[in-house]
Amino acid sequence: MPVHNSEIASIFDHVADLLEVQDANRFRVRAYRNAAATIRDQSRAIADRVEEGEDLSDLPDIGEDLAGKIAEIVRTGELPLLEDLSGEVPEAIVEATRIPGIGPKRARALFEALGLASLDELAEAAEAGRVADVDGFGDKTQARIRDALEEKDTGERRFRLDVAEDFAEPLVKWIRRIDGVDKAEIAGSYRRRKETVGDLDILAAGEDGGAIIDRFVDHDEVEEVISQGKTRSTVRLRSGLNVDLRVIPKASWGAAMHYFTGSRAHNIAGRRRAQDRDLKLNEYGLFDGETRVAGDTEEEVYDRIGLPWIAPVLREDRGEITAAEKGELPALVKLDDLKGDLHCHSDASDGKNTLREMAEAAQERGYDYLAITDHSKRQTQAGGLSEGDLDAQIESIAALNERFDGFRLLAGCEVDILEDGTLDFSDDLLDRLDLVVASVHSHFDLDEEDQTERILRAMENAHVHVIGHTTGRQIGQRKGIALDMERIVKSAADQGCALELNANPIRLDLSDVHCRMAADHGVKIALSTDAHSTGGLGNIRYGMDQARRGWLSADDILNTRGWSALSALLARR
Ligand code: DGT
Ligand code: CA
Ligand code: CA
Ligand code: ZN
Repeated sequence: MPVHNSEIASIFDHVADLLEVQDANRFRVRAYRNAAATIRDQSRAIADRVEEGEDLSDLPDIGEDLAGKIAEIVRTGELPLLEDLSGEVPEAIVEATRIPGIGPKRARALFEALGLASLDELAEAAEAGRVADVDGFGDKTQARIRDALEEKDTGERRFRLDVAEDFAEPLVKWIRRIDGVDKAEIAGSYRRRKETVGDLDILAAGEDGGAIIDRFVDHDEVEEVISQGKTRSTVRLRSGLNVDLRVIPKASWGAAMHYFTGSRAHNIAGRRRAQDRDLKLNEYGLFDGETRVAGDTEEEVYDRIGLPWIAPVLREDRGEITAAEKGELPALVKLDDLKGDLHCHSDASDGKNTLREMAEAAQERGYDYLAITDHSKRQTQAGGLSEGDLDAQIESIAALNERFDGFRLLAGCEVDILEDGTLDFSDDLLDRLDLVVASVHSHFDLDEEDQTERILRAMENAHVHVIGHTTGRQIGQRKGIALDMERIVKSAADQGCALELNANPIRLDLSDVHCRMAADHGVKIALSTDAHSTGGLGNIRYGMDQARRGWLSADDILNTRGWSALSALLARR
């Protein structure tokens, strides 16, 4: 059974977690984290490369030793080192490190001080007020632990879209090859490109559902068959992801795609329109009495209820039906519209590639420009640049630009927003840059008023063009900072400051809903990858999905403009 890239990456991340709790050498921890990031950035399956005898130590951050470990994981699905470490460190401590503000050292100290063995025991201790009694832990931390554990209890498990993709795409390709399957597609929240998916809903067109489903439940990665019928089956994969497969006749394809793409709310609105026309809409088609009047294609179904086809990303019952009715659906931005990327890192800070390599990768993508925005000096753990370093980088970029034809690197930086909303570099230095992204990387705990004021103050600095990953959330791991988004967006509009849609699939920050809110106020969105390697530039498509879910058109996005139009817009700040 082929091992997916995300599985290899999570094994390495897990090793790093365990080493961190053991207080291991931080370079060793970092080595595993970096390797995990490199693997996630690969667009090709690592397992295939191993099969083909490729030398993985050619990849950034992968040495001989890690290449060997990867080969072992590909061969056996396991890593003995991880088994060993798991025996030494209770998993509960690792899970406790996911609580905001609890690092590995603090988690271990807490478990040792209170003699805890599980998260349940930690929850009890927090409930009973015993956490606040431990040295270095106060009431605030105790409350945070309680909240985090409560939330975890009630939260169903959802998969980030990029992680789901890693399992879903090979699976649907495999289903297409089953005898008797005419075509197969993934519907549900996956097709709507939601940032996380609860389960996969796969449709297959075919006549003999029973036989197709027999083959499906036999797939290597199926761990448990939850239900199995003649037209429908639900399984759990070894990744923990649930898959619903439905086999439908070809004549119902469009109606079924429509129904199972959802969302539920969008479907209900569609059904109501059908009823208004004395028709009945279900997953088999659109019916006038017993007669099917539409069903082969989605277009036909929409057409018969008086609507143009609506893109799946818009099907959330957020006004799309009314807009469609009036012919006012947005002209959604697409990948082709992008002229460049406005946030990335080079090896001068914590990126993996040189300026030249990043520039070449951007040119290969067909971009006209790429902004290099390395970290500022406060980010010591991320190789933040000193004033002198940035000075030198501005020079190197100018020299490189001499050699490019129809392409330019923009000299930029991702400057830290300090606790009080001032910036980590002087205005004089920022003034020399083509593009300034300002981001929060510390003090995530301020209350909403302080946090909002902090961002507002950063935006008031006219040198700042873009606020990077505004909320700082990490999907499934860290909540965003407390912000009054309405105030932020209004002020951004007043100031002419752009907000970023960070395309890293872990961030997707601003979210789809916030993007739409920003654009409604006239705020421009910088759609950027925050790439830390040439491969990371490819994450742009995850951001694009969310931009489209946020109803954005090309005009709403800063980097759909060529450099002369963009620089004119930036200069107005
Ligand atoms: P998820 O899996 O939580 O990320 O979200 P979805 O949207 O994929 O939801 P899911 O898997 O429960 O169902 C897939 C689609 O099937 C859903 O978007 C709409 C349709 N659907 C399922 N059950 C119902 C229902 O009871 N009524 C209607 N109108 N549609 C349904
Ligand atoms: Ca689903
Ligand atoms: Ca489902
Ligand atoms: Zn960055």
